[in-house]
Amino acid sequence: MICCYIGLGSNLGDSRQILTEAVSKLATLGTIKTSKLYQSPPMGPQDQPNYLNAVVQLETDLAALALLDRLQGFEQEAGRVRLRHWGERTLDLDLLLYGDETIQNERLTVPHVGVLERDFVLIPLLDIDAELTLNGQLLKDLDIVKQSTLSVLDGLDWAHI
Ligand code: A4P
Ligand code: MG
Repeated sequence: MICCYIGLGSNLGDSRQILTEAVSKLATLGTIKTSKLYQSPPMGPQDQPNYLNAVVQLETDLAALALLDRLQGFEQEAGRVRLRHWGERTLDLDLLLYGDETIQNERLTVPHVGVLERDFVLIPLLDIDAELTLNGQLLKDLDIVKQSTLSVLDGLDWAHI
């Protein structure tokens, strides 16, 4: 079993419902734990709605690329269309961490490039494991975590899993 973390984001459609369904689908791939549910201002183009964000921890036997295939399938099922880079989307599923592996190929970069710079990723990761480290760095000690103003929308059981 590998312990992975998946970032969930949505800012189009009924985002709360879309993320709840995504959590149910992720639960078919292994054992999961969910973070709290957050609202965050858009990173990137500012003329788009706020995002709902969360993180799911998944313990799975799937290989990394097989997992990416499943995540992209779930994005498609949520009606994902590619509009613009960092633009609005019904569902974005990013593979943030895959155990402690480093993966670099044409389809997959793990750890995900944005992990250390995004409070809407770091804060929910820490909900699930407050002692999580990346490259030897305790995430809870990062300045961006200490200074975050991310708004909590709902507690750990928002997806009712
Ligand atoms: N890819 C490579 N590595 C990974 C990985 N670790 N996980 C490739 C998932 N995919 C990975 O992704 C483009 C390609 O990245 C995929 O085909 C896959 O093979 P995409 O999701 O289609 O493109 P994108 O999302 O437009 O680009 P990118 O760079 O993935 O954007 P991000 O980083 O996902 O950011 N603001 C707030 N507040 N909250 C958000 O969640 N999200 C974004 C998107 C922008 N602003 C946001 C948020
Ligand atoms: Mg993405």
